[in-house]
Amino acid sequence: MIEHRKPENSSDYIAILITKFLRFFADTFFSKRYGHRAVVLETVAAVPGMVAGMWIHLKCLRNMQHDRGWIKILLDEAENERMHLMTFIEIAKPNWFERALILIAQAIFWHFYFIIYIFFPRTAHRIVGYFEEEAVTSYTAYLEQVENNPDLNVDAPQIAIDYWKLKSDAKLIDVIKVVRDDEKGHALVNHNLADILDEDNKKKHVKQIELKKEEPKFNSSPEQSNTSLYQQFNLGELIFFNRIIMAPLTRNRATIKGVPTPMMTSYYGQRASAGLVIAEATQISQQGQGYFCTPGIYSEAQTEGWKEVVNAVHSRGGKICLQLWHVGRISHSELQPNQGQPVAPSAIRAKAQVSISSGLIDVSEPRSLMTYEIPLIVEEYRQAAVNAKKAGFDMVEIHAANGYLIDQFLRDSSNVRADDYGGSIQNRTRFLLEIIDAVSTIFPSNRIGCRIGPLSEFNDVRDSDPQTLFNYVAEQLGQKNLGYIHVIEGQTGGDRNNEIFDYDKIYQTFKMHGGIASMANNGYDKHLAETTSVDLVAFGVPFIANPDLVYRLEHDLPLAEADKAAFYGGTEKGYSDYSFYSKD
Ligand code: 8OZ
Repeated sequence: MIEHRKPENSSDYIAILITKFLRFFADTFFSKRYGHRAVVLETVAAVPGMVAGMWIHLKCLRNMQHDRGWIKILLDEAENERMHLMTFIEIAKPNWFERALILIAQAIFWHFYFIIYIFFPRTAHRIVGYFEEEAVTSYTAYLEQVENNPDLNVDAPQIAIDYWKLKSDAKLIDVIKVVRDDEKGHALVNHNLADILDEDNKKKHVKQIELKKEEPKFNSSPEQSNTSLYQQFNLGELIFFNRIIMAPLTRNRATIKGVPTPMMTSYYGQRASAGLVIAEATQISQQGQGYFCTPGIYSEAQTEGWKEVVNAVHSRGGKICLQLWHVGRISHSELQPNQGQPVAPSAIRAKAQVSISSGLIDVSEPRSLMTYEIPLIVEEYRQAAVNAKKAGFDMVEIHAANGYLIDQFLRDSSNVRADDYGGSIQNRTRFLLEIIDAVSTIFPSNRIGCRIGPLSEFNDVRDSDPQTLFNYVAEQLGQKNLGYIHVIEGQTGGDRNNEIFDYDKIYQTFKMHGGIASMANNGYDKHLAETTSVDLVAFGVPFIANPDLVYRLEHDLPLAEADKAAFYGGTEKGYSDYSFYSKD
C-alpha cells in the first residue's frame, strides 16, 4: 500500500475521506465484480475529471503570477490519462454494459470534481493527488495478480508500445509498471498544484528571491535558507518543487551520434520530483566530446531527442536544466572531427583516461587553441543554448568544473598561455565570462547556472591559489546575475576536505554581487542537506538507484544502492529500471 501524503489541515482530511469513500465505492461495485477490469473503470474515472478541470484550470491559471507552464503540464496529464484509458480498453475489452457503467462513473466523477473545483480548487487537487495514490495501490495489486497468473500477461497493445516507447515484445506487466509510474507523477503534480494554490502556505514558507539587483543582503554570512528542504523554492519565476537538485550524471546512454534515446526519456521522467533535474553533461560540438555515447546538443536530431526528455520531465511537473560541456583535452582522437587532436588552452597532456568504443584509454596529446579559435567555441556555446531553448529546457548550466575545457582555462596547472586568455586570474577567467555573455543573449541570466569545483583535481587539474581564483570567479558570475553557482565541495565524488577552503566565501561573494542562489554538491546526506545554509543541494549518485529520492529523504526511507557496473553505458538495466519505494 502506498502511503498517502500527510494531510496538513482540515480540508486535506476531507479530501482523504472523499478519496477513501470513492475507493470503497470502486472496490465494492467494480473490483469484486470485474477483477482486474476494475483498472479500466478506475482509469476511466480519472479522465473526465482531468478534461473538466482543463478549461477551469486555463481560467484560473491566467491569474497565477508564475509559470504558465502548468497549462502544458495539465494538458499532457490529460493526454496521458487518455492513453491509459485507450490502452486498458484494448486489454480488458469491456462489453457494452461495462462501457455504460464507465460512462456513468464518468458522469458522477465529472460533476463531483467540477463542483469541488469551482469552490475549493486546492482541495480538488488534493483529492486527485490522493486518488492517484490509490490508483498506484490498485496497479500494484494488479501487477501482483498478473505476475501470479502468467496467462493474464498478454502482449502489450501496440498503442502502449508506441506511446511509452516500450520494447516491441513488451508485455502487460511492462505496461502496468509505466502506468503506475505515471500515476505517481500525477499525484505529485496535483499535490504540488494544491501547494501552490495554498496562499497561506505560500506566505508562510515560500522563499521569494528578488530578481532585481539590490544592495548586498548581508555582509559576512550568507543568507540562511529558512525553508525546509522539502518545500517549494522560487528561482525567479521558476518554481522548484523542493530544494533537492538532481546533479548532472554522465551515463553514456545516448546513441553513437549523441542523440538522446527513449531510455533517457524514461530515466529523466522518473526523476522529475527533484526540485530541478540537471541533465547530464552534453557536448556543444563534436570537438567537445570525450567519451562514447554521451549526448550532444549541436545537431537537429539531438535537439529533437532532448525535446522528448524535456517533455517527460515537464509532464510530471518537474523542471529541467541542460549542462553545456566541452571536454577540451579530456578526449581521444577517435572521437574528434577527422580523428584530429583534442584542443586545450595549452599543449599539456592530462594524466587521465576516457572511454571509447574499445574501452578505457589514455587521453590523446592535445594541441593548444589558436587565439582566433576561441570566439568560435564561444559561438558554439551560444548555438548550443539556442538548441537547448528549442528543446524546451528551463535553464542551462555551464560546466566549468572537473578539468574540462573551461576549468583547463581557469587553473594554472593546465593554462600557460601568453595571450589574453592566460596568465592573470582575470585572463584565465575571460573564456568563461565570454561564454556566459554569449549564452545570456539566449537565456535570461537568472536561467543560467555555472558549476565549479575549486579544489577538485579530477582530470588532473590544480591551481596554485584556488581561493583567490574562485573568489574572483564567484564575484564575476554574481555580477552577471546568474541563477545559481553550483559548487563541488572537495574532490569530485570523493573526500570533502572542506577545512582547507572557504566555500561559504564563494556562495557569499556570488550572492553579494548579484547572483541569485547557492547550490552545493558532493557527499551530502539527509542530515547535512537539511541543516545547510545553502539554498539548493545537488545529489548525484543517490539519484541513480532512487528515482524518488526526494520522497525517500523526506519520509526517512531506506535508500537503494546503485549497481556501479551499470554507471557508464549499457542498457536500461541499472539505469531506468530502479523502482520507486514500496514497502515490500
Ligand atoms: C564521469 C565520467 C565521465 C564524465 C564530469 C561529465 O565529471 C563528467 C563525467 C563524469 O563532470
